[in-house]
Amino acid sequence: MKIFQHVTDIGDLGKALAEAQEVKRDRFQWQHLGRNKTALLIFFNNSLRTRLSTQKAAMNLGMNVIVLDVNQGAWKLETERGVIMDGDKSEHLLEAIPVMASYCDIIGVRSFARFESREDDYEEKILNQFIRYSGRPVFFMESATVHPLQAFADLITIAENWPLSNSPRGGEDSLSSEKGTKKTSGNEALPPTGGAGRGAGATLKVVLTWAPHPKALPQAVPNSFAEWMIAASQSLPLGGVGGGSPIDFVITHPEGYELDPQFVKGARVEYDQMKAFEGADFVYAKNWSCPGVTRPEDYGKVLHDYHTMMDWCVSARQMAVTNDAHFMHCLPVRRNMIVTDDVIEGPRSLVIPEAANREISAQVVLKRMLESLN
Ligand code: SN0
Repeated sequence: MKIFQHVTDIGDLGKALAEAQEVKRDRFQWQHLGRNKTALLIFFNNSLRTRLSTQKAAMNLGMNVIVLDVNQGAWKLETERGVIMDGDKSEHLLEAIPVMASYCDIIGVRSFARFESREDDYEEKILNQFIRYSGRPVFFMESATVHPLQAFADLITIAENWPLSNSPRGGEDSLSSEKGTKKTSGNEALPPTGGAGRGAGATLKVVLTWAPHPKALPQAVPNSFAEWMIAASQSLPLGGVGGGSPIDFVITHPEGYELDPQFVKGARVEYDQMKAFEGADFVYAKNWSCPGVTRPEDYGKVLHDYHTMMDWCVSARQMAVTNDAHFMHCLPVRRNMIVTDDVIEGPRSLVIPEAANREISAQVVLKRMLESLN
């Protein structure tokens, strides 16, 4: 693996989920792979989970890790060619990238959408320069448009909490044994087909819901979540039997927040949030700013004063019409904007095991990159 950006970069999702469980079984079994190899993690933006989980994953693999916060101590970097550099930026990305690459074997980069130009953001101008000029495998630690380490962790978490209980393959070493989550079946990579009490051909309903936020946030998380859910619904035998799509993936948001078709093609959009939540098994909440799809002039903007949108905040009211849905969020989350205290603290909240799975998704990706080096 030389690039980790899209769901297609991970290949077969069933295999990737099986590998995730193998990592969970013993995360230190590949220390030889990372011996004398260095991961460089470059952050243009803040991070808690991505930084810690990726560093931990690299250490699990026996790697050395260097973390660089570009905005704290490094020279400010110019990213545009042709600029007369008489401002506050001391160094150009075109020198910085090959220099940084000379000290490492694998590079991870976080660089959020800047909302200055939709074209620049959606062309992944910054990350593509790393791919082009570093000569190293590059993995995306949330770019302008994607957050694949998060989406992979989300998929692992959903697979581990698939609603089922009467599996003939049920075992003790379950996929998930985190507190507060349902036990899943045995040591197989995928949940068995057919949710308990849901009948043959039952589908699992996964809802991605927009929720209010005071700031303009990127679309990377919802883009990747949608991309990975759609891919999973097309390729995994999760929960479904007798053909047909096993995942009913629904996106709900106010008008104007339509996500880019390159990520959501194949998903159903339901503008009525309560309707979308009906019978849901998983609710995934996230705020995002205007993606500029139906309203190009509003790209990167918050479309309405959040005070007027507070009924989108996920609360017991919406959760009551679900199929006792699990609640998910990538974190950091602003309580009582995105979700109420009682829902995020409730027994169906998966936010902590979901974050813990970030270490696992990062380790699968780093492991595959190391394997492709050797
Ligand atoms: C980022 C985002 O893409 O929405 C990272 C999520 C993993 N979130 C934020 O920037 C939240 C900032 C805030 O002030 O709440």
